[in-house]
Amino acid sequence: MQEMRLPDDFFFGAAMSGPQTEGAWAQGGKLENLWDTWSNESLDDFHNRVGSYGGNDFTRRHDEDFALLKDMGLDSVRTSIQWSRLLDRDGAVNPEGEAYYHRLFASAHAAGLEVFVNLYHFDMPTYLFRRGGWASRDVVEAYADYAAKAFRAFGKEISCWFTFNEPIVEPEMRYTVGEWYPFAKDFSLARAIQYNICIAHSLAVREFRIARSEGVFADGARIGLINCFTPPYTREDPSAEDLEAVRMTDGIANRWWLDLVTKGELPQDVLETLASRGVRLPIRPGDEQILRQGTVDWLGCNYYHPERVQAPAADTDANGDPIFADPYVWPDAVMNESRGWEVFPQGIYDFGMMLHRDYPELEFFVSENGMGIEREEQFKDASGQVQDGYRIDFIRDHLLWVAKAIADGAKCRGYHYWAVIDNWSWKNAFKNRYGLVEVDLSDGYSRRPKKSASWMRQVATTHVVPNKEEN
Ligand code: IFM
Repeated sequence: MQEMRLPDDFFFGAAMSGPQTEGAWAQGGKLENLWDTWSNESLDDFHNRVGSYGGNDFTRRHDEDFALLKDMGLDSVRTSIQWSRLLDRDGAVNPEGEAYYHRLFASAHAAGLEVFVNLYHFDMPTYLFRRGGWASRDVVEAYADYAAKAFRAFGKEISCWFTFNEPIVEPEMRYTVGEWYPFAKDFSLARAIQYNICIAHSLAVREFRIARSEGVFADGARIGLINCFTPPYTREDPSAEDLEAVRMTDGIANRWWLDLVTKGELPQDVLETLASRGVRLPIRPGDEQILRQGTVDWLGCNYYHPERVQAPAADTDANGDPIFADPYVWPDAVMNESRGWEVFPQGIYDFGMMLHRDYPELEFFVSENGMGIEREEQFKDASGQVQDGYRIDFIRDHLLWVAKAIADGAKCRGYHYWAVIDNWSWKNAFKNRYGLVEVDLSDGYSRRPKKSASWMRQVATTHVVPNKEEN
């Protein structure tokens, strides 16, 4: 593709999260979240036994980090408030937690960065998990209360709010494939959790609108949802069964959230198919009205990889749970072997054009996109700088498709790279590095820009995405 230009008002920024960066896991009145509990119970489960405790030392280094982002030409940063830091066990504001976030946001603003705030990034406080977590309506309501308190504490400082990051991930990782604590493999429970998260999201949006009507925010405040979207594909020349696999995969992973945030409802065809296969959702009288309030002002789309599926070989798994699709291995797939994810930049275009066609009013931005690489130290030059040309290729190819989608009508307003500064990545800890800036664990978390940082500065300050030869 030829060099492309992004609109002048297109924004560039960094995506990160509280639990993956902050550290200070038990300081300032912060309570345990599920990551801390899992780390305490079984540190061996984490890559190199690096648990949730230190993040990437952001709490002590945020001034330096924000200066690095600004120096890269970025204009915004997204992070999350940790529920377990902001509220105490009785649901009251923890003054030390509140003061920390005031300081953090002031530091970003002083560096000239707009702050986007997300309220939940897989970080359930453990005491609430023990009361049932997302399976419990009381916890769902506690989340809405937490959101209301956050809006009131920071409403004058923050205009861009998000209820959840990747709400599909906990149902998958904790309750379907069982890779994350509490390691459940229960498809029905996973869908029940997914449903309750939609109720939590909608209640929080309702709180946002109440707060907005009461003048809690500065003008222009917006609420959104961020999810990881996986454009679905199947084999060329598909059978009816392959297309059915696409319908349900897309229905559960993508349309579920898109219908919620644009129509205030969940896709009827998906609900009917789930019911016909014995999956019961914890629907209560009055829920329809709650979901109706879940429509948002805009959407964050995290894009890493597509989903390639085909008709399943069997209808049910060993637990008797329904299977709607099997993976389809596309022979032409280019893989990021470190992460096991396909690299398919065109997917971002296809997804943007689907939004343009099926949800034409919905504004969005690419809220995460990035490449995690294992053993990245092997790419250091003699001066010790990581020469991450592969990451430059990755970002450039995605941005070229974003620019083409915009040229073809997609309402994409900006791009946030995940994670700009290497951070702690759940069970993988620091195994795969995503950053444009290296974090050196053997040198007290010191920061060092990689080659891609200066490339990013060039693109973010000119809005010109070069073609490959111009890199
Ligand atoms: O680290 C995660 C992040 O928390 C959510 N999106 C994907 C990232 C990379 O795996």
